[in-house]
Amino acid sequence: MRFDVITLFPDMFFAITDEGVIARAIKKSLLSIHTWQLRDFSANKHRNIDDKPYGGGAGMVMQVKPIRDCIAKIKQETPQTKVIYLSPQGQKLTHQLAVKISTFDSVTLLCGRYEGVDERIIQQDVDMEISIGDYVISGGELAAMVLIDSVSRQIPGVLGNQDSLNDSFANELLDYPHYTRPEIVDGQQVPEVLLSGHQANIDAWRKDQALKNTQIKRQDLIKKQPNI
Ligand code: 4FV
Repeated sequence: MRFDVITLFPDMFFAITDEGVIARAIKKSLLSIHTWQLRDFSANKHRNIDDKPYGGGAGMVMQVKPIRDCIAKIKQETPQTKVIYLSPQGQKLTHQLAVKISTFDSVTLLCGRYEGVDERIIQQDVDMEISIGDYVISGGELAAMVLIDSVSRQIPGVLGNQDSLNDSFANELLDYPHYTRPEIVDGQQVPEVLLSGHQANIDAWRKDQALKNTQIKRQDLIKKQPNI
């Protein structure tokens, strides 16, 4: 899978391309990340890509032309790319949406700054508007990295032997509790069943714990899926 990222801060993405699961997946050619410095598509020598909003008001708006030219350049390399704009107004990023996006061959992530992008980009160039949550962050870059990480986990081989099947939300439930050595720490004991070596009992206990976790912490998920 190919990720193209349109951003004013391409170096931010070293956080995922140089470290951890995503870095390893890139080395294994399971995915690729191509950042595009939007200022390279500016029409002026000052490399501006934003301007004051029509109608007045605070902040700056990212202009159409540099973004549209950058998308056109990306589409010369990957014509089928889906353009995703990260924005608080987008549909919420969920496990199901991450799974859906992981089936695309390539996506282009447009990272907003300031007050966001000119509406005409959303109307004509954006295929999906996605939000990582109901709050405002300084730029779309962190949201893009969250999306890349959650989507990449769904790509076979990215997680190696720790598959994402037991991730919270993978089966509409939160994850079960996890324990590791030592068996007792500060008087806290690992549940006996996990020491039994009886895998069927362990699996049953984990499923029950996942359900209890969900009932306690996320009643809303139970209401959505009453049959779980
Ligand atoms: C955001 C979110 C988000 C809004 C103004 C970037 C910022 C600035 N993106 N989910 N919540 N974006 O707050 O995706 O342009």
